[in-house]
Amino acid sequence: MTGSLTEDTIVAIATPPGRGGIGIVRLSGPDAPRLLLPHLELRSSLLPGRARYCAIVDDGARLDEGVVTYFAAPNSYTGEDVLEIAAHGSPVILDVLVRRALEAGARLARPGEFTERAFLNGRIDLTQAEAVRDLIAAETIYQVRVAAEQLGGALSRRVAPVKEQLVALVTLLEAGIDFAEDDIDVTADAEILRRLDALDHALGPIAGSFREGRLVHSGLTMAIVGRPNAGKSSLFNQLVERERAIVTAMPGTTRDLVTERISLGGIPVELVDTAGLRETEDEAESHGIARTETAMADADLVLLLLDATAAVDAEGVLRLPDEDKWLLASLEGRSPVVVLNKVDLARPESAEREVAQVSALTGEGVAELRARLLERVRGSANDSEGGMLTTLRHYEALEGCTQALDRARVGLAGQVPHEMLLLDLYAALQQLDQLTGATTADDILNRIFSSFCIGK
Ligand SMILES: Nc1nc2c(ncn2[C@@H]2O[C@H](COP(=O)(O)OP(=O)(O)O)[C@@H](O)[C@H]2O)c(=O)[nH]1
Ligand SMILES: [Mg+2]
Repeated sequence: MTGSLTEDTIVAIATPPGRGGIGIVRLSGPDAPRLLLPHLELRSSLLPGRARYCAIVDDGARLDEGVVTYFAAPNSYTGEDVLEIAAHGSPVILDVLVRRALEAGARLARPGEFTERAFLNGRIDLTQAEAVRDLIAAETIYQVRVAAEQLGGALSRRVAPVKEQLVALVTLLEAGIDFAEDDIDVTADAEILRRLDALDHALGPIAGSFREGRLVHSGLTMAIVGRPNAGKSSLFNQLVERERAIVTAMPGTTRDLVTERISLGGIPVELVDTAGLRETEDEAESHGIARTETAMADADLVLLLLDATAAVDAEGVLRLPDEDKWLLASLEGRSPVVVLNKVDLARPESAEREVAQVSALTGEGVAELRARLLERVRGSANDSEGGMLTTLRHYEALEGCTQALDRARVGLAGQVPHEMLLLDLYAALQQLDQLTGATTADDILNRIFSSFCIGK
């Protein structure tokens, strides 16, 4: 794409609402450099890529001093003419600037519209646009790194060779068809199959990267469950590293769910402290237990906490009380992380490898538990190649591509004409193009860009 698709100029405050040291008003579009010039007293004229000191004037009165930066199309964030005025971070001053720009003919930018224009003008592809949003929304440094990688085009670069292979196969078949009547060999089925295999081989690891990508992007929920008094709230606090949940010596006091976000190796984890699971007459408590069951069902990962003072016998042998056995059974299929707590009071003679040992009171074993949890969370998903699929949109596009290729494979086995194979291959190609945004429906674009903040 060349040149700008948009003729209007948009304006927005690009800094967060409220007061701060600096506030920035941003304009993009053909009139961006001119609209506010009557309100800027410059010592020297605007030059692309140069910051200029300016006084901000309105109604003949000097309101503020600031710095104005001009980026000329196409060398700007949006690919259009962009003007950024940095004033003091007073909402009043910034509002005046926006209002004057609107009066002069600008339009208020929608959320994400600057980035949308960068995409529409071909400055960035769709995965990069999404990365801008993710970068801003990041909660951990690991999320920042992954988003920055994607912003640098890592995902698109990873998909590009697959697309090339696919295009090569399409070209081959198209040529075969075009020349079929002229007695030129149509491509041997074995060669097509070999190329379909190669495509699958290339797509597999990319699809696999969604396991970690999704975790990094959206995080996960981990519920701590166990009998009353097992030390759930204490462990929750250890993991959160500050006092948050209420800890008491009386069983059954955490009647509601307490949640807190922690970072586990850079992956955001929503930690849920639950009420004890047991039969109860108390109405509030039974309410809490009902919620616990929901929390357990909703959690991506369940941590089952055992009380060593009840689970380790006099000989130091791990013997689970019936209640714990029942809990463990009810968690079948959820593969809970089993943790033995209060080992400062009772320690099993021989440690079982699957059972982590901690003392939520002294903090013993908590670091090891974190490491174990991280291992569980990431599993084998340690994707080192860079360019992970981070959203369901990415994953669905890639799956769509794989499915179309599978249809081609079935067609090939069934000896369908190559014209029919080509339909599937084009469908596969279209899915890859949707991933990068080479072809994307408007409603999908709207959905993506409306999740941005205004001014970005
Ligand atoms: N000695 C010892 N006491 C603990 C440990 N963890 C928890 N406790 C105590 O056990 C009691 C119940 O803890 P709490 O975290 O409220 O358990 P919950 O009902 O499972 O949430 C409190 O008195 C805690 O101080 C531990 O590792 N060692
Ligand atoms: Mg509790």
